[in-house]
Amino acid sequence: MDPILEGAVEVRSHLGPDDERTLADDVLDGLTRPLKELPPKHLYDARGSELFEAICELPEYYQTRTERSILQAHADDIAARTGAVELVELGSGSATKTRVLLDAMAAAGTLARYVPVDVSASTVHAVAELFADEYDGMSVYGLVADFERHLERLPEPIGPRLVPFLGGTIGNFPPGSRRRFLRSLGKVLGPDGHLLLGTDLVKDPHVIEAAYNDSTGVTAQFNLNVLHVVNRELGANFDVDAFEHVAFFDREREWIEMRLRATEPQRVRVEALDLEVDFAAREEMRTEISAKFTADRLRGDLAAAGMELVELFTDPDELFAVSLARVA
Ligand code: AVJ
Repeated sequence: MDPILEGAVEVRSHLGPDDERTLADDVLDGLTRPLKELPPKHLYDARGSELFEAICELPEYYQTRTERSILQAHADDIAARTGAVELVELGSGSATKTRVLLDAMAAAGTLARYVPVDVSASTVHAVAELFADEYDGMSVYGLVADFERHLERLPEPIGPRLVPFLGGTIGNFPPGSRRRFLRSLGKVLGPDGHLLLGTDLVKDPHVIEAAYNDSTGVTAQFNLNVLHVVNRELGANFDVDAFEHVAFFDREREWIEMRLRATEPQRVRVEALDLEVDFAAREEMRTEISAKFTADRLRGDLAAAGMELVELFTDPDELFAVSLARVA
């Protein structure tokens, strides 16, 4: 728990032994429901993160490159309008996107501190070192913590704060907890801080569905990988070959649903939970929702969280949005 001091770099850890229970809890909870479910956060072990990186490069997955181009086009404007002196990064963001924002703040002459937050200590140390070296005079306060639960452990702002939450990850939250999470983000912004929220936009369902059913099957591997995670971490015996990837756009709720479908009846034992679970033939288990947004939905969610939309940046084809918001 001791802070590690390396010049201007300081890293604090807030994770304890209890935090390892989340997978076990989620699996027990999710597999004993009538509609089985595993939360998407467990898709990202080392292999899952690699597969996700590969997804970001897929021709069908327009989100990553579109968001990057929006950020590149508007980063200077964002830095000027927010006057941000510090950047709080929730979850291991991509170094490219972080750099676009840090560069703009450095060019504006305001950049003073970078605050990376991640559950992985090695990730926090790596990005802390990387960016401390690259940006002269910038201090780093790294936090090893789960940003869904430990936001109150962030340091006090040292001035106007910019909090990017990019990639469309907010879409993984079901509507109620999405608004709750946004409200907790509002609390860390402070009176003069800004949230920079990346969201995928509602569009032709075929374009959206193609992004989650790529022709090379990388997304299918990414989805199926969660079964390997549960097998390895909890001593389960999922027959991964007896499940198939399903992803469809729910046109009413306007979200993507990713599921795993059992191709044959199967009984799965989860050793660590002393649990046995039956899957019927063709039974589906939900592994992710990924909500798509309209400007109205964004305004509504932000308002429900006590925030207001300052500016919505989008691309010429209106595929993706990066929104600047502040506490109302
Ligand atoms: C990282 C949550 C934004 O929902 O598009 C990609 C994850 N899932 N392909 C998304 C994902 C399937 C991604 N997010």
